[in-house]
Amino acid sequence: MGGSLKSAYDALINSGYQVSPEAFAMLGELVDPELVVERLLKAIEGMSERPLIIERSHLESLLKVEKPSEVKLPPTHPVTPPIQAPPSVVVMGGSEDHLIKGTINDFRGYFINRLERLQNILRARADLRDATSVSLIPEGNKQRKVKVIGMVTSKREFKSGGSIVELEDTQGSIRVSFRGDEQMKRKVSRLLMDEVVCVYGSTMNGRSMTGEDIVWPDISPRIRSGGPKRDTYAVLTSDFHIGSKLFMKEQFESFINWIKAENGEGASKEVALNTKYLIIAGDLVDGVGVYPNQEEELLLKDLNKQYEQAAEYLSMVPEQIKIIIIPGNHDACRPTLPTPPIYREYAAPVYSLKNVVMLGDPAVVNLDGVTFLLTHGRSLDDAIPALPNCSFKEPQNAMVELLKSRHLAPIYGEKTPLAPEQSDSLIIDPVPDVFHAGHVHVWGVSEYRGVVVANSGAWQMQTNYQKSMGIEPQPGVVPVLNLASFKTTNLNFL
Ligand code: D5M
Ligand code: FE
Ligand code: ZN
Repeated sequence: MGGSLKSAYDALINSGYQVSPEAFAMLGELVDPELVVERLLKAIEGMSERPLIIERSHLESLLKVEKPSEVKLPPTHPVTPPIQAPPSVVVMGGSEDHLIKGTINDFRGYFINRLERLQNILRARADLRDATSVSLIPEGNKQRKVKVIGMVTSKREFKSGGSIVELEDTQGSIRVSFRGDEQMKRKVSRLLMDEVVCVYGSTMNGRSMTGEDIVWPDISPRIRSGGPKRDTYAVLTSDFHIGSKLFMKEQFESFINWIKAENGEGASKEVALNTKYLIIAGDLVDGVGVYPNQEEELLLKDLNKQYEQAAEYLSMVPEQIKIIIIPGNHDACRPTLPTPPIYREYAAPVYSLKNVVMLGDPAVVNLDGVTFLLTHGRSLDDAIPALPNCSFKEPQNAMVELLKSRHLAPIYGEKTPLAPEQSDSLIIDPVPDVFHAGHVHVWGVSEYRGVVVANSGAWQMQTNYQKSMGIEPQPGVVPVLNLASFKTTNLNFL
C-alpha cells in the first residue's frame, strides 16, 4: 500500500466515523488520498448534521473530485496493490439438495410448474396479456384470432416449407399449421421441443389452428444498475479436468501464476491485482468412468486424489479472491440437472479452502451488485444440434437462444437428464447481468440485450473420445469481465 493511502486509511479509521466499503474503495482511485481525507474530515467537522457513515457520495460531493477516469494512475506508473472493498457474494439460488424419486407424478408436477411459470413470463409482456392457454380457447363457430400459450410437444417440417406443431397444456392440445414462407420457416425451425411459446393465429374449433407468428418468452433489454465503481474483475473459467493426462498443466500453472500477479505485466497484472472473483463453471476434475476408455487417459485414477490436486492449485489463488465452484458432468455429484454442489466427501480438500464457495448447477449469485447465472452447460449438447445457425464452435450463440427460451435445458429426454423438482429452477428468472457456462471446451463471448454471455472454454486438450466425435476444443483462453465497465478481455495462456 502506498504511504499516502495508508495514512489516509489510518486517518479515516481514527476519525471515529464508519466508512462504507465504496468510500474505502474510492480512496484507491485517488492520486493523493491523504490530502483528500484531510479535506473531507475538515468539511465534515463544519457540518451541522454530521453523517454516521462516510459514503462515497461524501467524497464526491464534498470535495468535487475529478472523474475517476481522470484520476486513474497512468499505465506507466508502477503497479500498486489493489485497494478493493472485500468481495461481496450473495447466493440467490443453487445450493439445495432435494431427494427426488422421479415418479410419473413428479414429472407431471415438474412440467406443469415449467408451463405455468413460463406462461406467466409470457403474459407479463404487454402484447400477450390477452393470450389464452391451449385448453381455454373460447368456444365459437367461426374463424377467430387467438394467441395461444403452450408447450411444444411435436414438430413436423415438410419439404414444401409448411409445418405442423403440437402445443400442449395441462388440459389439452392444439395442432398448429404454419405456411411455408421464409420467415415462418425460420421461426419453426428455431422451435425447441418442450419449450413454452405463444403462437398467434386463427382457429375455428379450438383443436387446430393456422399459425401466423411465434413469440418466445425472451428477455427485455437490460438497463444495468449497480456494480462496482472501480475496475473489479471476475475471471470466468471451467473444465479444468484435473486428473486427465490431457489436463494442460503447464498452461494452467501459468494461469495460476498470473492470478497470483506473479507474471504478466502492466495492464494484465493490474487486472490480476483487481480480480475479486474466480468462477469455475464445472468439470473441476476429470472424474472416473465418465466416457468410454477414460482410464487410458487418466493420470490420477482416484477421484479423491483428483480433488486433492485441484485443492492444491486453488490454494495458490490469493485468499482475497473468492472462488465460486459449480459441478460439471465430470465432477462427483448427482448426474441430473439441477445438480446440488459437488459431494463434500470427495472434494473435502476443496471445501476446506476458506475462500471457496461451493454451489449447485444452476446457481445465481450476486457479486458486487452484478447478478451471474452459472451453469455447466450440459444442455448445450442437446440445444446446439437442434438450433439452426448454432454450432459447437460458437457456444455463446446457443446460450443466447436459451435466454430467449428463458430456460437452461428446454429439451427433455435427450442427453441432459433432468430431475423433476417441484419448482423448475432451470427457468431463467431473474434475468441475470451475466450468463456463464462451460462444458463445450470452446470459449466465446457475446452480449444479448445487455446481458454478457460467456462460455469459458477449458484446460484440457482433445481426448480420444472427443476426436472420435469430431469435437475440436479451444482450451487455454480465459474470459475476464470488468464488473464496472462490463467489458470482457480474453487472456490467452497457450
Ligand atoms: O465435454 C466436452 C465436450 O465433449 C463438449 O463439447 C461436449 C462433448 N461431449 C461430451 N459428451 C458427449 C456425448 N456423449 N456426446 C456428444 N458430445 C459430447 P465434457 O463434459 O468435458 O466431457
Ligand atoms: Fe468439460
Ligand atoms: Zn462437461
